[in-house]
Amino acid sequence: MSADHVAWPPETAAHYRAAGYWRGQTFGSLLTSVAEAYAGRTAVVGERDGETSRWTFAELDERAHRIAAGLADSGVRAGDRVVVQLPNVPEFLPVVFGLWRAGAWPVFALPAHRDSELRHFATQSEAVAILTVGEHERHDHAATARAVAADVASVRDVLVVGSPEFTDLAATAPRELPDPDPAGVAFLQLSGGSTGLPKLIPRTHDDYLYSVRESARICALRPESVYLAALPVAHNYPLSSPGVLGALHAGAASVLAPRPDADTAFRLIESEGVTITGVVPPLAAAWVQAAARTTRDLSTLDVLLVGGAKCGRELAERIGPALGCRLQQVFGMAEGLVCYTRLDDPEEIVLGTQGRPISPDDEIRVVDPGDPAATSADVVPEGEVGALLTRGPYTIRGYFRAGEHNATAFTADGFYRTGDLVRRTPTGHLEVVGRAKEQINRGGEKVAAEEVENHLMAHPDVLDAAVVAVPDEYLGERTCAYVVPVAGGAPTGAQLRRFVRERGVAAFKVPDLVQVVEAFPVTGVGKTSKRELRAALAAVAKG
Ligand code: OOB
Repeated sequence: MSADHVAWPPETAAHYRAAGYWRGQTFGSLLTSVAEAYAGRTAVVGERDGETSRWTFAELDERAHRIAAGLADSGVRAGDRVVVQLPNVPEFLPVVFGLWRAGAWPVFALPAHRDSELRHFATQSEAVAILTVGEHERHDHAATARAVAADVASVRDVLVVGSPEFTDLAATAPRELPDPDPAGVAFLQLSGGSTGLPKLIPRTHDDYLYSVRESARICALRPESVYLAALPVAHNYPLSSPGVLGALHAGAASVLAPRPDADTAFRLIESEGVTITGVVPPLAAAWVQAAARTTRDLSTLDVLLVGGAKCGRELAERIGPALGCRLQQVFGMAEGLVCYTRLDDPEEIVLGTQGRPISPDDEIRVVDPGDPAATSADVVPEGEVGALLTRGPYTIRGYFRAGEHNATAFTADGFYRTGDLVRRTPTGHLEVVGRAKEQINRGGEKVAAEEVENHLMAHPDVLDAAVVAVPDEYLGERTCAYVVPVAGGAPTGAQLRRFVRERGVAAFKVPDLVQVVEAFPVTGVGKTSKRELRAALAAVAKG
């Protein structure tokens, strides 16, 4: 592949092929084969603008073929990048498989992203188009996409699902297009990030399909299963852990929830007979509470996956009794590694760990947590807390076009520095105990401290900014921005929050709290001491 994609060393790739992990299949050919095997079964159920669509595998296959041909006719070529910003609408799967069949790479933006993030994704990926919806949850996505397209030279087209132009494109006569290289990049995912703007994560057909197949198996998906995508489907978790792609692989139906709240989810669990879904801990807590008063029949629900952020022991214990289902913990990352508790693991493991890796070839090193440059050789004694490094058959070796960042995010021998602090049990299960990276995990939504600091520092009255996590009962963590004003400046918290929001960023990145201070505590070498800022916050919280 090109220099954009840091490939696995040839001997490693050969091993992954010989072991049967990488099978030379593309997403397009996967859909062709499931459409043959399960033609008349339901593949997708979803709502857009209050209307429900229900498509079989054969219909999904045909829609994807038509969209692929329409995209090709409109000038989208193999290897072109297309920013996809779709909420949980039924068109998500036909569009994404259409792009794959045209050989294009979806760049998966989240519905919460706004102007500044879309601009960054489009610029960084040199996207040729943005594919989105019109108005959704009181935001005009099409208008934002057009504003970005007007400024980013590479973007030629904005395609809006539901518009007459898109409907025409999706009605193009289907035809076979050349299948892309299965070892090549299939799409770009987004990193939660810790330094500056989100990095783009190149995932190949070969590596991602391996994680999809194994996730479907580990979560016991069968053609009779019904998966509910409650979280935004473009995120790696509802996409592939086991997600809508795991469901598709198994011949099972995917139901896309327009919103993740208990009312919406319980309505769909009852009406569609949902058997499995995945949520983040705050949502699990909200569902547990709502289950006590619901009149909905949730009896089909068999497995609830919880992950994206740490699921505390108390919450873990309440899930089974409240929802009448089994708990499966999942600890994953868009960069690759995904760990699951297994459905036959002892209760103690299911309640108390975040699972073990998918693959026997997922290499795990728990290394010196005090040294950000620790290598894969600096392992801590068994059972002690350390920083998690990993490499394996579906974990990237580098971000897209990020040579400089890659030099620190990966070790010389190709391990990804996850930034997570873990302990490994003798059974090989991981317990996530904290984080070394400068990221706030707001109930599963990741906020890179530096990205928000840069937005704050663009304010004329702000001299310096430091964003840290504050413990939060509901979300696990929230963001607190410490701000030092310029001499004579006196910005208020409300002004700064509005300022950040008006710069066009996802709402979850707007600081929850703002503290204006005279100066920051500093470390021995004069760096801002975030540790002391966190300690000061904790002291305030205790009163
Ligand atoms: C998932 O993916 P990302 O890329 O949004 O975030 C990855 C990070 C991890 O490095 C870790 O810091 C945190 O999210 N995380 C967890 C966790 N699951 C993810 N921290 C503690 N306990 C857990 N169970 O969040 C993601 C991707 C695929 C499947 C599930 C989650």
